[in-house]
Formats: sequence, C-alpha cells, structure tokens
Amino acid sequence: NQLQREKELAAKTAADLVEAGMSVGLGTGTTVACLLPILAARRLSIRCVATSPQTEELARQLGMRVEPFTDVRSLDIAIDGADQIAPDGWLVKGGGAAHTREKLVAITAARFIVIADSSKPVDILNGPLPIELLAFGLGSTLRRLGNVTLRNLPPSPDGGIIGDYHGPLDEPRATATWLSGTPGLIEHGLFPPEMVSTAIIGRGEQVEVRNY
Ligand code: DER
Repeated sequence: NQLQREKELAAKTAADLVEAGMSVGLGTGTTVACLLPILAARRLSIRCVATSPQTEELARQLGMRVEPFTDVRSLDIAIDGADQIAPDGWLVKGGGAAHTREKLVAITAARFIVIADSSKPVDILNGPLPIELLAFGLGSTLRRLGNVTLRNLPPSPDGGIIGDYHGPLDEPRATATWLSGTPGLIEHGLFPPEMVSTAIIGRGEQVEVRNY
C-alpha cells in the first residue's frame, strides 16, 4: 500500500548514506524493518548495533554483523523511525517500546537519520508519549507523573516497565526536562531537534528531506 511504499522509499534513500566500514546504529519498528533487507543486500562491511532484540534478530537473519553496544563508544550513523515528527525536528518515539535504547544509540551517532512515511509529520506533537519506568517504586513514580497508563507488555530488555504519558506535548522542551528530572523514570520518547540530523520522509513517489 501507499504508506509501505513510502517507508521503502525513505529506507532506500537512507541506505545510500551508509558506506563500507561504517559503524551503524539500527533502530526499531516497521520502517527500520524495510531498511534492513536493503542494507543487507548491499553487502557493505559494516558493524551494527541493534536497539531491540527484534532488530537484532532480523539483522542477524539477514547476515548482518551485529555487536553488543556495551563497548562501542561512537557510531558513524544511526537510522531509526519515529511516531511523530514536528516541524522544528522534535520527535515522539517509542511506539515500539524501544525508545530508551534508541535514544542512547541516537546520541552516540555522529549522524542520526529518521526515516518515515507521510503519516509521521505533524504540526504539533500530541500524545501518548512512551515512557520507561523503573519497576522499583512504580506506584510512587506513577503518582508523581499523574496522567500515565501502563502497556500490557513484558518488562523491557533492561527490566523497565513501559507506559505512556497522556499530558500535553505542545511545550516539548519543558515536558522533556520535567520528565527527565523525575526520579523513577528511566527514559521518555521525546527526542530534541539537536539530536536529529535529518528526517527522510516518503511522500507518494517522492522523498522530502529535512535537515536540522
Ligand atoms: O518505537 C520507535 O521509536 C519506533 O522507531 C517508532 O517510532 C516507529 O515505528 P514504525 O517505523 O513501525 O512506525
């Protein structure tokens, strides 16, 4: 369908940015699932880190070299999807419950590239905003956060509890600062523009490239 073709188009455009010898961060979700076969088919000698077991499994099945992120201190490029993309570059991520690892890979990469179909750009970010919470003291954290629902998911690979914050996101910087300063909250899905290099958005048969 149209959105799938747009994902493929964005993924192919992003794959052109990956060169032999690079260390590459691989995001999580259905758009990244389009990217991996394209990247694998180019048979570049690249070292990858994955942001979820799902991505790791798919990359390994495609014969890609995936390494633990533990000792990797820098990445040349990271490519990931997004749930929402604001005009100024703020992202909402975490639909796939992997935003904690995705943010660490994104901040590590020299270039962070977002790939998306035309349903992702929005005028104003709106919730729900994915969050990952420490299991210890969960009740206290939920009380202090207020407007939060928990997802019916197993704990994350890092043992965190995945939920969604339903408050307003029209002031993303203030909300991101408040959430990041909340004891018991491991990570939230607001990614600031300073973390994003480029968004590649499939629109019909074209791609829109936004550089921030
Ligand atoms: O969970 C995530 O952050 C994913 O990258 C998500 O934002 C995009 O998933 P999709 O490519 O399946 O829409």
